[in-house]
Amino acid sequence: MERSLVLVKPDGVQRGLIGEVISRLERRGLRLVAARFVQVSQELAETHYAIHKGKPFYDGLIKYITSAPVMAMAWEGPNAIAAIRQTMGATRPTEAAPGSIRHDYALEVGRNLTHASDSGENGAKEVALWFKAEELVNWGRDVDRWIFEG
Ligand code: D4T
Repeated sequence: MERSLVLVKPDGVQRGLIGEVISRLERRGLRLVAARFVQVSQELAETHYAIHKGKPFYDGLIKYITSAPVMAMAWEGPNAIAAIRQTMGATRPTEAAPGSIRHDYALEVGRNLTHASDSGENGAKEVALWFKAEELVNWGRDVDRWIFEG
């Protein structure tokens, strides 16, 4: 079972796409673990995007993610990382597969609507950065056995 942080970034929130993102992840069969609507602080933004510090797009990225509230969530499931990244589509919306969120709703990399963790290890780290342990809900759905093989 893998976990991923999912953010509906400020543009997604402003454009009324929180429900669309949640709906697509639910439809895929993924299980929600935690959710928090939050105005991102400068400090959290800098920690989350530390890997991009020094890159030409870094300042714009920090400004973008702190510009308005985001919907932060943790989702889990078998192959959750690959499944969620596929549902989001490639980072650059013009390279995102048809039918993915970024393909269907976005045009520019700096307004690409969502964030998803890129590995199981980073998923665990990012979920721990954005949520306290007590905010993560361990639960099961009756339908899980029809979606999860194991
Ligand atoms: P996030 O982290 O937002 O889910 O994006 P990805 O995981 O798909 O892509 P990333 O880490 O390579 O980029 C993080 C973030 O930076 C923005 N960005 C990226 C940008 O504005 N210009 C660029 O050239 C790149 C590569 C978009 C996503």
